[in-house]
Amino acid sequence: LWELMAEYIDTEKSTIQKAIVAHVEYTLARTRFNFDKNSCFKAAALSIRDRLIESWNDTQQLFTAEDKKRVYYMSIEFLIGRSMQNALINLGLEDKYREALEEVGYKLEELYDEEVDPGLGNGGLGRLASCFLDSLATLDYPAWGYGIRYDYGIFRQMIVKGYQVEMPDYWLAQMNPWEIERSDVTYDIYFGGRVEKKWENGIEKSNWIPNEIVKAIAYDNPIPGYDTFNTINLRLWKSMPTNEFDFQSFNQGDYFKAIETRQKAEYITSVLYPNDSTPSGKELRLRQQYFFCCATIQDIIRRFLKKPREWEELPDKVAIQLNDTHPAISIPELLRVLVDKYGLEWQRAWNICYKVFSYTNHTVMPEALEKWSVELFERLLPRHLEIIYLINFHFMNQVGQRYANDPKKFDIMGYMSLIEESRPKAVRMANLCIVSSHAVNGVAALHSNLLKTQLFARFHEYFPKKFQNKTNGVTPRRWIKCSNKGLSDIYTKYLKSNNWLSDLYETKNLMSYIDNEEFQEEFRQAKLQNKERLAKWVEKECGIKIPTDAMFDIMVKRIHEYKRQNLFALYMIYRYFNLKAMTVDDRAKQVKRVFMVGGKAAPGYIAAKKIIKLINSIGDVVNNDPDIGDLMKVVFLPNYCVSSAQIIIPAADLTEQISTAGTEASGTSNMKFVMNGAIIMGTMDGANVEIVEDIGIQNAFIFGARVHEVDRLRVQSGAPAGSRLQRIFDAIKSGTFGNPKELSSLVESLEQHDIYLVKSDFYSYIEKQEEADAVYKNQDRWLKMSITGALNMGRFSSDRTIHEYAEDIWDLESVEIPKPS
Ligand code: DL6
Repeated sequence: LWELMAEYIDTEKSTIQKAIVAHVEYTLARTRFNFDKNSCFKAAALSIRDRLIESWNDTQQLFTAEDKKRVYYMSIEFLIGRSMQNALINLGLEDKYREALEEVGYKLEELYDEEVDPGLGNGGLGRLASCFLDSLATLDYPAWGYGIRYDYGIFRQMIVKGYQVEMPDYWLAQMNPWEIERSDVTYDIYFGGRVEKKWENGIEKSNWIPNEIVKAIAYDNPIPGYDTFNTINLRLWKSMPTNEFDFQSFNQGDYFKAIETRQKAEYITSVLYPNDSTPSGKELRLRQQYFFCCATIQDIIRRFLKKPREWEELPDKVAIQLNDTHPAISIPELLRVLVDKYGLEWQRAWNICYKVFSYTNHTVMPEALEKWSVELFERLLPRHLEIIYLINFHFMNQVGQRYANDPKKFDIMGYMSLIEESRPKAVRMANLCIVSSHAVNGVAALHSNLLKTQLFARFHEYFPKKFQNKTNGVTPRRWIKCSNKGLSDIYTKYLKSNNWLSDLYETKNLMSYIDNEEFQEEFRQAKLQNKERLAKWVEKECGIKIPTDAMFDIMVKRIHEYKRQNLFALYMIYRYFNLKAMTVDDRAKQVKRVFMVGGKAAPGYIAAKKIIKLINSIGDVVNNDPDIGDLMKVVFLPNYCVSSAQIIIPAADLTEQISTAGTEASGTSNMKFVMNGAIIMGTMDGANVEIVEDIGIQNAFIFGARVHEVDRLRVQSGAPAGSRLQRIFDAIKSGTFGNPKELSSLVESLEQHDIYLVKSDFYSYIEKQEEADAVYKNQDRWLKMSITGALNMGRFSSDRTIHEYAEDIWDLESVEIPKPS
């Protein structure tokens, strides 16, 4: 059989062509004499998927045969991005497919653009999960990802008259050629009802009698590693109705009610909540969380029980990483399964569970921590609430004993309790995760320290060994190789191999070329080409022509007050006023700049939406001012997403990473930008701190309050703005940039509270911006800063991050998948 199939997946050009044409004819039912670009994309994608299935099957079989420990990465978001180019690069087949397709009449690069970009995440957290899967596969770790197959991903952002308008993203309108529906892998998921108690042999037993059942069906997405046959699985769950509870309604003749109940089941996975950083608190969201946790735990247990074993072996075979608290209900769910279904005694179940779970926190802000009202929990998941109470009962006893003689004992217990005694009472999901996991980590050194000293200080005092740091990273396969051909070619040429793609530290060896003129010129040309590509994109998407000899100064990320796009906007106005005040001769001496901002605002986040409007209004004024011309342009890049990021990031000269110190947990766009040769204009926040440690602080523009100064400065946040900033405030309030009725509140909040220290950081910010101009005038120096940054980013590959998780948290060994013979 192997020989029979080997012919189907060899890498001959004609084999590739045959597979594509076969899919055109037999899967898509088009004729080989007439198929369009989109059919060609789908057929090519399906032919690539065939290859992935081949290695996916081998991988899964080997994982089962070797019976090694596996890690399950649970995340409510996976911001996958497009898959075709990534798959071809990881399989080492990009050139072969390009050649094969050319003869069939299509350009590979054009097919890439046919693919929809699945937006199954909001931003950093979801994209991190996808980078991690790429690294897990590349490093040959036995791993699976688990998440939700939303019908609607993050909304599509349109900018209409300067305002954000949200459009639904039904990304499945076209077939998704990558996934495999597993109609044989389904689980029942219960909701609601009550818990019955009975006594058996002197032990109280609980039996959950639900009043709602839905079905979870698995969709598998093969994730290939780079330069390996390891192909891991991302299993996403979709909700479906079951017939269980319908009979009654049908029997009573209420056909429509029965259909309605069925539709309610389908709603569960219909839409991704578009909130970043603040929990939504909605019932449907809790249903989503439990739905995906329950299906995942059943799936993991089924796999574990394929062999007869003791339950104590579970932590030797299974590690579950909780990507933030969204999958936290897996903890009481696993305990429920062990205790209620398999009859384990509580302490035994708890010991097992504790060793299985670990938790990553992604936020510094207390208001971003998830809480669920006890009333809602009780209505939807009555048995889980009991279990949470039981965990809390044991934990509070221990805390009570530990602080028995402390006069603040009850305050401490109140702070550490899993239950917040507020109105309404609430379950604190982070506390649940901390208490029940054997490891808790932050995502950058500064963030992890803040967790220990501020957000979770009491927990750190109580469990000092539990807290760790795992600085984030991003995959160089997508963020350099797929996005920046010029730079990739330079690395491969000068390093004489592609090894840098699996060991990014290698690029550091090219520092010996820093003064080599040929190397410098190639680097410069690569950046220029990326800028030209972005300029074309901007003209097409926004109708604005931007000069490629200008400095491209870019900020792309979710719009949020703590990230301070408003500070960037204030600087744009400052610069515009300065240019206006200059003589024509002086203007001619200035550095040209194109300011670009992209990012989505949560639909209900009014202040963030106003910031988008302000930036667009600044663009309207500046871009149409004949005095200014090409000296300055302001562009809002609509619908920022993974595929546009791949065009935007490699084109940046300067990247704005300007959150208030102590607010951005890590940031990952900072890493992507520097890897692609942009220089950071930033604060000492998140992973910026470690980036400048590695690249040298002299190779970035660092300004603003340091984290230890922030509290003191906040006390003075009502202070006056200073004359230069006040002039900008007054201009916004008087309508120079858009309707003052709409936008004045942005200024007023800075004048009055300014919790993110825009005013106090403004002057050191403009100083650094001036320094950036001065350096940019010295192109030689700028280029060296840019090259030095790019070459010293080895630490920020997600491969390094995943190695650390595997060693320090999961205790995971890699399994090499042999090459098919
Ligand atoms: O860790 C990934 C990413 C960080 O880089 C960002 O700094 C952080 O803001 C983001 N956090 C979230 C918060 N979501 N929740 N909860 O997206 O995580």
